[in-house]
Amino acid sequence: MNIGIALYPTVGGSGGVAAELAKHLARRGHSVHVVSYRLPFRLADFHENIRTHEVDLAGRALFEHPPHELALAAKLCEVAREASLDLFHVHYAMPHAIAAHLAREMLGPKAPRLVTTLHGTDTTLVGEDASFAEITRFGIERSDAVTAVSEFLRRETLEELGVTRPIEVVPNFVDTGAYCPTRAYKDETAFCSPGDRLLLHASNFQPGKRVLDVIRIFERVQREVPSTLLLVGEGPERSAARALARRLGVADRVRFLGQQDDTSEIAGMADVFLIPSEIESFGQSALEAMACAVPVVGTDQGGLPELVKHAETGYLLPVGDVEGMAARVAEILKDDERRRELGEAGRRRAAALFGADRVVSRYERLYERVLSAS
Ligand code: GMT
Repeated sequence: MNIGIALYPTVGGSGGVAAELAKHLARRGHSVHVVSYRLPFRLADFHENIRTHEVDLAGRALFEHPPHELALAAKLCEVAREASLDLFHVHYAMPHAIAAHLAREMLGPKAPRLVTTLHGTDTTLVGEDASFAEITRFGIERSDAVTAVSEFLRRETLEELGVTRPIEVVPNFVDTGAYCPTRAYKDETAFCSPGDRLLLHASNFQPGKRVLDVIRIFERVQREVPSTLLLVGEGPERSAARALARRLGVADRVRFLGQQDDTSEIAGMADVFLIPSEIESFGQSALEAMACAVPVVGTDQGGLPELVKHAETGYLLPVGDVEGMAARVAEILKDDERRRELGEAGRRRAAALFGADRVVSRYERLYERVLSAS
């Protein structure tokens, strides 16, 4: 098939998932064209069967705000014609589904079919703003097929946005060959004193990720178990997290590793992964930790309970329950056997339900269905 994928190039869940999907589809022999306003992370190297196309943000001299969505629609249109695309698979309803819809109108009857995948921030956050809700709903309704990365997000989209068309749940996936315990970075002493336990958090440091809770949890844990906290990512709460670590006297045990494209080696080293988010429609970083046999401690909100099984692959507690999460982390770190048990159960679950082969095949079948319905 000739598939056009539109994604957000920034480091983060949906961009990473869409880039990995592009690679897996290309390995299966599909011709994949990735359209984005910048070369996406995780696609910087050469990949056979993948071509990247940058949206031309022309008109800078003319407009105060160059119209990205129109430029995206124009690029999708151009790529669809040149590459004879069979379908667009866009990640995010806003603005990708709307731009793809416009491109299809421009292309006429031979236009590619449209599959839209919802990742969460597009409907849960964007949809909260009433002025965006209608146009988001429009993008969803005009797609030939719509998927959501969790049952939580599917329900939320139907209820909050008043969408009436069916939405299929296709969860995110992980490459369990790349994310696996044996690929862990070998020299832990590069990060911590010998014998320390390693706690890991990776996110975009948006307020909803509650990075300050991560610091507070760690401060309590390290009183009981010698440990180091690794923080991967960049974002608005980074300085506040640094300041809090200093105030709580744990700054020398907190390592800010900055943005990392590939977290597989770091995830493999961790003893516990922390995800105390307000809400996650899925929680891709938790899945990657599970694939590395790392127990996850997080919140019982959004899509996380569909991923992390409480008391089987980690622990889920109410948002803001710093004491509770710290107690669970300390418990795991003090009991090697329990830590291994939770970690191995997590890896088994990741491989059984969220393995790349299984999920990519589901997308392929969905594409075939959509194309055969034309
Ligand atoms: O919140 C983030 O980490 C970024 C955001 C995005 O738009 O990329 O992530 C969303 O999509 C990811 C991939 O499907 C999910 O794993 C995240 O849970 C989701 N974020 C939220 O729902 C807040």
